[in-house]
Formats: sequence, C-alpha cells, structure tokens
Amino acid sequence: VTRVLLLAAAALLFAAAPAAAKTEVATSGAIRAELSYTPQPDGPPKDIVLRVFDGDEQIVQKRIADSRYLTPVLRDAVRARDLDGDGTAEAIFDLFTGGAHCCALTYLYRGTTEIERNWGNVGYRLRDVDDDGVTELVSADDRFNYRYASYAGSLAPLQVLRLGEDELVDATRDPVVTPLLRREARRFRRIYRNVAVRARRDRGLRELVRSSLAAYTADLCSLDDCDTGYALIRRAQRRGDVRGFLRVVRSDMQTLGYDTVDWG
Ligand SMILES: [Ca+2]
Ligand SMILES: [Ca+2]
Repeated sequence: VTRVLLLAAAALLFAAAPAAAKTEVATSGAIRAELSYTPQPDGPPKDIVLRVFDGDEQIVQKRIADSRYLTPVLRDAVRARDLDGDGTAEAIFDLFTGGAHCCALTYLYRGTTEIERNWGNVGYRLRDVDDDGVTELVSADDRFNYRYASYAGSLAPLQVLRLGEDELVDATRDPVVTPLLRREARRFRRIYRNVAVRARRDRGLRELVRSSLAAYTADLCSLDDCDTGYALIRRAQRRGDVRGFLRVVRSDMQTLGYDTVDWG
C-alpha cells in the first residue's frame, strides 16, 4: 500500500525563509477543520494547533508540543469528510514524525472524540471500497516491515479499517475487501515468482522472496485460506528458494493473529 504520505513532509523541512503562521482549512457541511502552524526555515514547524468547528462553535482545540517534531504532510494535511456515513463530517489531520521512514500519524475527530493512529511506515488512503457511503481506510500491516527483510525489501499485507463509535475497527476480513485481498495476493505471488530464480544467484533478492511469501500468506489468511499460502511456501522450500521458512511464517501468522485456526 501507499508510502506516499511519508515523503510528503520533506519539502517543508527545506522551506527557505522563516514565515508567518499558516492555516490550512477543510470544510464539509457544518464542520470546519483548521490546521495552523508556523513554518521554520531549518526544521519542522512550530506551534501546530488542530481545531475543529461545528458551525460557529469551536469543539476541538489541540496543541501539538514542538518537542514532538511533527510536520503536516504536504498534501491534504487537513480534511473534513464523513467517514462513517452518518451525515456529519469527521475532521482528519495527517502529520509525519520525520526520520528516514517512520511514521505517519493521524488525528481524527468524530465530534469531540479524538482517535489517534500511528500508521508506522505504511500510511493509508481513504477509499469507499464498496461504494456504500462508508469510507474505508486502506492501509497495510506495518508489523511486516523489517520482519523478513530490510525496509526496501519489505512487503506488508493489506489492512483495512473503518471508523467505529470511538475507534478504528479492523475490516480486513469484511467480504467487501475480498477483491482487494485477492488482487494483492496475486501481486505478491507474482513478485515471488519473478525474483525466485534470480535470487539463487543474487543474495540481495532473497529477502524479497521471504517477504513476498509471508505477505502473500497473510493476505490469504485474511481470506480464510492460510493453507494455500503455506502450500506455496512448502513448494518454495522444495525448490530451495527458502529454508525452514514454513515453520517461521506459520508461527508468525498465529502470533500476529492471521491464522486463527485453533490447533489445540
Ligand atoms: Ca460522520
Ligand atoms: Ca464502504
């Protein structure tokens, strides 16, 4: 899934001159979300404040401590959008922690209820997967980054969330997500097949073999079909593409909650 958000902050860090406070605004119906901050010439902005107004009334004011070194993402750092389809927009603020990769951070307000989400390296995008008026937050499972490979060689399986009453709830196994999971699983399998032979001569590609097999298996587990994932790893072991990997992945799938079959 997208890593676009993670690059978005960089330009602000190199802004040339000190500037006055800036305010970005997003409005939907009665909800107005405001993100204000003071850009700095040589680092993240200061005085970041998130505000939400319902009509004329300010219902949220949150100051972000300068010591957290957060930066608004470059594009659409503030949005007002009705995620749960109840007719009232939520206010969504997207920030970035800086550093080489990590982390994409979201503050989401449903009325005055604050939901904070750290997406790690992977970020997310808003998409109504099934056109039912309820927006899905499409992301990936950041726990797979660095698990089987360096960051560059890491592939992370799909993770889809939806806004609940006062939290984001996992909707990855919801039937409407099935086509996305199938498509991504096919992509991971293709990556495995494309690199497997070359990886025998090129050690650098071996981590991609491992991470594609693991991410493929995780997506299949989300489709309630871990066995098909395990079967591909078993074949990969017979071909010599990986060694002892089935045991590792099987154990990880259980630890990470993908393989929910009770063997006891
Ligand atoms: Ca709403
Ligand atoms: Ca939907």
